[in-house]
Amino acid sequence: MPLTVGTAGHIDHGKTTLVEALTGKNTDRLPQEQERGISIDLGYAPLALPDGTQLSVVDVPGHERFVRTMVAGASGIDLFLLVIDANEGARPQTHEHLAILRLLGIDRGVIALTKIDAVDDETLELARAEAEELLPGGVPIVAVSARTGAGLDELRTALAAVAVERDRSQAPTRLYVDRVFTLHGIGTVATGTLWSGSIGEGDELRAEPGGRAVRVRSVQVHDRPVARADAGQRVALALPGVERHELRRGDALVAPGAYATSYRLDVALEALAEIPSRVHVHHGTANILARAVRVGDHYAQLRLAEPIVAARCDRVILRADTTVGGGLVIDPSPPRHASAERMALVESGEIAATVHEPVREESLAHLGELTGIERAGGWVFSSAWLDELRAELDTRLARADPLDPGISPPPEAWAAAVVPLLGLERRGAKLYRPGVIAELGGRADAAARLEAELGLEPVKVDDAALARFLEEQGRLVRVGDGFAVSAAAYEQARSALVAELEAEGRIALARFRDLLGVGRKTAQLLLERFDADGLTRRIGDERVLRRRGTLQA
Ligand SMILES: Nc1nc2c(ncn2[C@@H]2O[C@H](COP(=O)(O)OP(=O)(O)OP(=O)(O)O)[C@@H](O)[C@H]2O)c(=O)[nH]1
Ligand SMILES: [Mg+2]
Repeated sequence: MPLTVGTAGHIDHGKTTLVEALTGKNTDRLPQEQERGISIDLGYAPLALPDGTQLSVVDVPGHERFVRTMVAGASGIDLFLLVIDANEGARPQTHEHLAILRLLGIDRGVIALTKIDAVDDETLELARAEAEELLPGGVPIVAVSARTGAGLDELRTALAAVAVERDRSQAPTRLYVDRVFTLHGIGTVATGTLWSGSIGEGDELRAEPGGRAVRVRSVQVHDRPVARADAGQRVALALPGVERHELRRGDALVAPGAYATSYRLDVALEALAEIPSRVHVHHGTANILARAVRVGDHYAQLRLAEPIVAARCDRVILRADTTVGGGLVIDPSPPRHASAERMALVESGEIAATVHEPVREESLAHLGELTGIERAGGWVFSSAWLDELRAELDTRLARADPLDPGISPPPEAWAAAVVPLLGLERRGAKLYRPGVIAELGGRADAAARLEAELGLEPVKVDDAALARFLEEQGRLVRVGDGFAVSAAAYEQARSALVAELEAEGRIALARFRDLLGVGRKTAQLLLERFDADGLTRRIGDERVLRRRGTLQA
């Protein structure tokens, strides 16, 4: 598998010259770089080693003002080539670049003590001793001169020895753009190191943030066309239809739908200094201003000014004026509420344990496979939560009015998926215990007292549920707003009304009142009820029988 090696080291220590001596390519191509004799932007060159290993070299600038460019260059590399001027020894950016490499988790590489043509043996030995202290643990140290060529073969051998294949994730395609330019006859070209997946001719990708669909017309690896490039390779993609200004360093090209963009990252912190609340977060080739909210001793939530595409276990570098620390991404799209407890669970991979009440399963998909969790209709939740819900609904059912022993279902979006798991019965809009029937319960006496009072004169009934229940059982008829008459009285009034209407065709309120021998108010309440029942229809001050088939008229 292809590997990328990135240079590191203080300004003017000889990185670019060494890369040219190794690869034959001068990567300082900008006019200002040639004028000023320093590197400003990232440079790229292929390096073929004698044993057949193919490396891609990313040359970074050493100037302290361009450390952010160095981070962008270092973010996709597998190996480092730390260059130290044998005469000067380690200087501030030697240390800062080294810290960045360590925070990015790049622990394999070689130290080149360079410009040895310009130092005596004693100075060289001092430089070697210092380098050993810088990176204890057996990182190879090779003395070279780009000018005379001394040590270059040894350096190639040392690089080949550290260039062992890395376990690349099998994750979907992801590339962070480091350069965008226009080529005559080809159009917009974007380059970057392919972090994962592969990219081939004709592939559809998304440019994030923004989600613009792009189609890859052709792929090159170090100026050579390939049908498909693999993770770890430096690739150049021709993107027809994309304007140059539509893409920039920091953007991600990803497999459609595979990664979410996010304004927040939960990270496990590694602080080198006090972390200020406003920091630059370097991730991929992007550099974004953020607010760092410390959570407990080990964690922080980074709230970004612009959204990014990240994945679990990515590394970020935090910089203010200088590099203040780094972070390991534990959740690339966390909930807004930052909790140390949740972060600890996510960090240790206990994703299911972070879930209690229902959350959408897709909101956790980016954290890996979920096991040991309840799921229904795209929601995941803990079995403890389901038990709590069951107990809560049980309590509400127990407290429900025996006259209508149902409860309204929970209003939350998960209800439709989760409630069916509870074995309740749905009747209309309410939930009931299976087979439960309405009953009077403690109101049997009240019902008896009410029934004893009922007749043709409407009686005020304060207990509306009781009135509805007794009416359903045919034991009274409700009239007006909160009144009732006995079922027998209702029938009597109805027969009288129908007989009159069949004989006369129409009836006025006064006539009906006289027929029943009741007051005007009672007659009116009854007539309104007959209207509501669809028996009669009002025309002016009179009523007629509603003809069959015109009930809805
Ligand atoms: N004598 C001698 N001079 C060297 C050697 N390598 C580089 N130089 C000189 O050192 C100076 C800086 O070299 P660069 O390769 O530009 O240094 P750099 O590390 O790339 O610098 P930045 O990219 O700006 O950080 C140049 O003047 C080189 O000619 C060497 O092996 N011997
Ligand atoms: Mg340089």
